[in-house]
Amino acid sequence: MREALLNTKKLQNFIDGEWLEAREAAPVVNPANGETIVDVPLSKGEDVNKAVLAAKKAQKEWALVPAPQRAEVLFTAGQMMKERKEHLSKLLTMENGKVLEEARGEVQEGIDMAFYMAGEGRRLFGHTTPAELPNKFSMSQRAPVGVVGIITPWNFPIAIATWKSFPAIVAGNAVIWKPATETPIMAFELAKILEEAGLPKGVLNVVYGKGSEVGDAMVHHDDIRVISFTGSNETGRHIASECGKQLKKVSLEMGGKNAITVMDDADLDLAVEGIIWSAYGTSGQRCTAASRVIVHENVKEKVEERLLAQIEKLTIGDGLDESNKVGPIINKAGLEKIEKYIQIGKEEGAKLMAGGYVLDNDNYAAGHYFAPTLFTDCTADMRISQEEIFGPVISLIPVKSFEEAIEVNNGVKYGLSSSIFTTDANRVFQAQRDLDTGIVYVNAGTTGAEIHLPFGGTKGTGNGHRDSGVQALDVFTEWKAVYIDYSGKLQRAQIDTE
Ligand code: UN1
Repeated sequence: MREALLNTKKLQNFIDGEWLEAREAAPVVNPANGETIVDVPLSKGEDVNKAVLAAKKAQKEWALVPAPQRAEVLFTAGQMMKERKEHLSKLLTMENGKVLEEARGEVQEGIDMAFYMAGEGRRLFGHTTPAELPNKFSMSQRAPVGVVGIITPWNFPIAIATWKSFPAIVAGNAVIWKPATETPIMAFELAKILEEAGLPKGVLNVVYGKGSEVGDAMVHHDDIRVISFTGSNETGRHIASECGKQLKKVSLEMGGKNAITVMDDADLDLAVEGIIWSAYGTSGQRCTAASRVIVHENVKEKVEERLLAQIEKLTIGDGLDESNKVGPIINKAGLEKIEKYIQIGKEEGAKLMAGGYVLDNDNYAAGHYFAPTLFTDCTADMRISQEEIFGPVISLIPVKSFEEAIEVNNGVKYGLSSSIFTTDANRVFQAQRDLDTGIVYVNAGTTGAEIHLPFGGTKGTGNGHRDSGVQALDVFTEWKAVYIDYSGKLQRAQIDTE
């Protein structure tokens, strides 16, 4: 299988249009079965320097290519991704573990982003504005920033990369990309596609390696003008403070503690379906995953019963086997973190109704699998209701009213996604106004953001910027105000010349 999908045993950096080996490498392990798929380069700061040098040169020319032509490269890349969708999806399942159905969904997000940003190449709108003085023309326009750095996570190795790199490329920037070392294959495949689609050398550079080496070198490089990061809170805060010291623009997306609220007037079967999908899909390893269920006490028992019945039916295993609905956890460290929170939940007095253990019998021994877990009778202030676990674990919190539900939803340090199931139209409008998250769903789970809408959150989720959507262009462009005076005399704004 591996050989049929990937005809190399060693990935290479992609710098200035060349495929280059680094001195050190590490194995990339399939989380479903522990097998080594390929080796990933562990680069050094000097590799970053080399990439930046190439990017700087390439960017100057790329910025002069008319935006609709830049867009055409993305359009071609989108077509190629579409042709290779099945191939990419299988490789994605192998490196990340998510079940094939979800891998296809993720690759589709990348394809959609290619076509969407290809369209934006003809819509990099600014404004023309009236001037204060006669015979003077003024406008605002987007200008590329220059060389930009993107640092992407293992949980959505292709989708998130396209949310960041495609807007950057169409806007006329050159990109230095550090993909997660756990999931480097999507970066390798995407770089190949962009190369074949005609992207000039040096416009996209992939440098694999550790955050402490490659990431830090990127953050500290004077010629990298923007860092766009998705990943852990700890790393994000480190990047933010380092960028802050240098006044470097930084865009951060650092997770969530997303809740689904189920009101007593909700369609309960629909709500339970939404909870199962958003909490256990991708084994809970999404920033948008639902890890809290806030349920009105009148329907608490019914919701619990129905959840338990659905959890029973979940099939767990290697995502390449399409009968499985829940795949593995990315690695041992991920598994241990989940186990630690199970212990915390028990000590805090939450009631463990389902799961709570590592699956380690013969069927699972070589991979990292965790049983879908349901804690009930949780309170809003428990650590399992407050901290991001990044696994298939639900904390169910009963509430007495709509107002209390909103308060509990908002009572965490994150603000990425939230959802409410209700049939009351007034509550729908009130909830979309009052839920303090960047993404709000009504009568749907917390996952499934579409690429043409802004992706990001409030509070500890980030720093106010957004991935994807037209808003992503704000991260990778500077606004330039342009004044053209055609009066033939020196007109001085704000000064009375009479
Ligand atoms: C993430 O987990 O960081 O909305 C991305 C969703 C997906 C993307 C998740 N479209 O669940």
